[in-house]
Amino acid sequence: NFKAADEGNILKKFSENEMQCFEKLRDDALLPFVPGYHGTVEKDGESFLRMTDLLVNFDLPNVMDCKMGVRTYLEEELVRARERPKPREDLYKKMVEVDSGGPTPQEHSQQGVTKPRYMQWRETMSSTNTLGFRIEGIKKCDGTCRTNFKKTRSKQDVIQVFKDFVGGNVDIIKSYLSRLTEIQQALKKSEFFKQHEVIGSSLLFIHDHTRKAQVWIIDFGKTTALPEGQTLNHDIPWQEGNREDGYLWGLENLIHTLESVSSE
Ligand code: 4IP
Ligand code: ADP
Ligand code: MN
Repeated sequence: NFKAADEGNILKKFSENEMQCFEKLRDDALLPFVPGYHGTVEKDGESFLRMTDLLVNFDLPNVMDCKMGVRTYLEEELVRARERPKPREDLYKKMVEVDSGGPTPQEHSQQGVTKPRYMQWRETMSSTNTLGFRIEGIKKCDGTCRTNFKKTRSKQDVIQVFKDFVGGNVDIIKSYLSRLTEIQQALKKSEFFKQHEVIGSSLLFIHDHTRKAQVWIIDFGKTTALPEGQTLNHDIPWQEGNREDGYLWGLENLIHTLESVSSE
């Protein structure tokens, strides 16, 4: 999905939707917290979005991707699956790998699950539904990579993962917390945020041994504009049709979780 670009930039596979988000973010309160966007690029017959590589100013960075919100799929995917269910074998296999008792008897016999069914299952196995965010993956400075967080659900589990991630360094947690508070303030001011359903977006945590620590808002691939005049709260429960994403509720829980790490 990504390609190296010129010095300090990376290329992400083009999506019309994500491009539109970056263009609307140009004059928004969230601009200081999203990667710099530098237009589109053609390479080997493919289109890409060119953006600032957030890792460039770090020395051997540690990186964590936290997916925000109580819902990770679009309402339209739910409607489509209801009208024309398309069981997928790849998603069935991913489900069985984590929990062989996950699929229903019918899903077992058809060796397939629909996309929203898979996504909802992922949400209940992880902390998405209960905390409004989940840990997706961690890359450590030694090159190791972990993505086996599908069953990391309780607040205690999440606390433990963060502790390992920062190597017990509470100063880094404190830097992360102050950045998260800035992001929370910016979100509350942002016109873009009011007018968009933010699905599948992540907060990217980055720190290194110099104790430099930053958090960035990334991935607008499934962030969708609401009809003109409509806005979201981002902190009330989702019910089909209200398009709420639980982003602010999740951020609040994430902040409280990190506060527990720093006080333990
Ligand atoms: C993946 O599940 C992620 O949810 C992807 O989201 C999603 O892509 C995939 O859907 C789904 O299979 P796992 O993380 O459990 O592997 P993201 O890209 O944000 O990580 P979408 O297209 O929904 O963003 P499919 O349909 O690509 O398989
Ligand atoms: P996808 O749509 O494939 O989920 P993301 O935008 O979420 O793509 O990016 C996937 C991963 O790539 C992130 O978890 C992060 O590690 C890395 N990444 C994304 N954007 C940047 C960036 N601007 N600079 C550095 N790394 C990035
Ligand atoms: Mn992503």
